[in-house]
Amino acid sequence: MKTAVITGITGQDGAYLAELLLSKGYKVYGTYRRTSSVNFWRIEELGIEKNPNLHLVEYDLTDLSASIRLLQTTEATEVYNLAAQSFVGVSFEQPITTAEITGIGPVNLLEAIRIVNPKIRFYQASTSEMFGKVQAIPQKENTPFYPRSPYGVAKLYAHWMAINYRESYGIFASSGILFNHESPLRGREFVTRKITDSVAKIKLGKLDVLELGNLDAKRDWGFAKEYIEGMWLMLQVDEPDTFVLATNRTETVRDFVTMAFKAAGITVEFKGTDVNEIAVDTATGKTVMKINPKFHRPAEVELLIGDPAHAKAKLGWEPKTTLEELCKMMVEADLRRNEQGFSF
Ligand code: NDP
Ligand code: GDR
Repeated sequence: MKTAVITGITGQDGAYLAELLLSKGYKVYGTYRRTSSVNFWRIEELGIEKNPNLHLVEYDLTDLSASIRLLQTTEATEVYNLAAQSFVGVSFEQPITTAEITGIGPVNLLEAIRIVNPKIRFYQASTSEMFGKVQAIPQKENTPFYPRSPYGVAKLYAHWMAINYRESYGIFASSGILFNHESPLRGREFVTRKITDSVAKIKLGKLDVLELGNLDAKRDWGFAKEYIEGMWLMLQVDEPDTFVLATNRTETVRDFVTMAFKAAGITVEFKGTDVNEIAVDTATGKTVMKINPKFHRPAEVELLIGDPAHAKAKLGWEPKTTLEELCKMMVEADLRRNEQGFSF
């Protein structure tokens, strides 16, 4: 039986990855942080919280001794590091916490691997945010980086440290440069889920207006469940490497707003410009979206579109779900939850 550690099992990707590894017969140690209120809604929604092969371990990525003990006690052969302060917006307000968790945190695990068992295979959750102010279109593994947020800078440090441990110590450390991936399990602070949850509330008469920041930002959005499969594949091949996972399609936040309202049976029309831009329900004439400048970021990543050709060639990985299908899946899940009074 293979044994894996997943850091960040309470997050979107951690929950899906746990589900995948359990289905493949792994023993899974999923780490969570001590918090004053328990936060297992995702693994509960997937119905895996009582699986006998799933073990929940209290752990904080910023603690080296805890990282060493985690690898000693679990005897894992694969470690998927998904834990991070992952919200770009917050990283501008908490740059040092973000550096400590998202930047230095992974080095605690890499050091623990060196100390406990250098044969452990390690996955680092790198990100398209490292491309930032993009230097080429589409972005691929060899596109130069230019991060535009404390989060992006911290992730870039961790990315290079994974490569450095690969080259210096022969550790099997692979990095997935994953573009935005979404699902019904996405946190509500991220723009897609914020939109689908608000659209559901507007449809059900529980909210009047959705407030957003920059509608012009373009993102390459894929379905999280498919990206998790790519993470696993990266640790099954012969050599550690860096892989872009993306759909090679980009749309604006405004496009996603239109798509989400459409999935709920509402047609919207945009009016005005800049901070005065609004979206109006064409059937009722009501304003259903407006701009709130507090959601603008000090520096923005304007355009992301990734080329997953390397992952296709080496891993046989490719995305399948279209953005329309993904958006509809998220709106339907949020309609169902809001009807049932679900609050996450
Ligand atoms: P989430 O924000 O949903 O989950 C992050 C996880 O990290 C949570 O379980 C969180 O725990 C945990 N965590 C935060 N701080 C610590 C800490 N100090 N010690 C231990 N655990 C901690 O992120 P996603 O699931 O969306 O993303 C997974 C990873 O992939 C992240 O590293 C993210 O930066 C990266 N990534 C994500 C992309 C995406 O589009 N989703 C794209 C590219 C990269 P808690 O619940 O307690 O907060
Ligand atoms: P991102 O995702 O920053 O790309 O990071 P997010 O969904 O937060 O933002 C996407 C784009 O939407 C714009 N935007 C808003 N964003 C939020 N959150 N809330 C708003 O109201 C809003 N209005 C407009 C943003 O400015 C941005 O341009 C995600 C995270 O999962 C990272 O951890 C991951 O590394 C990257 O994706 C790839």
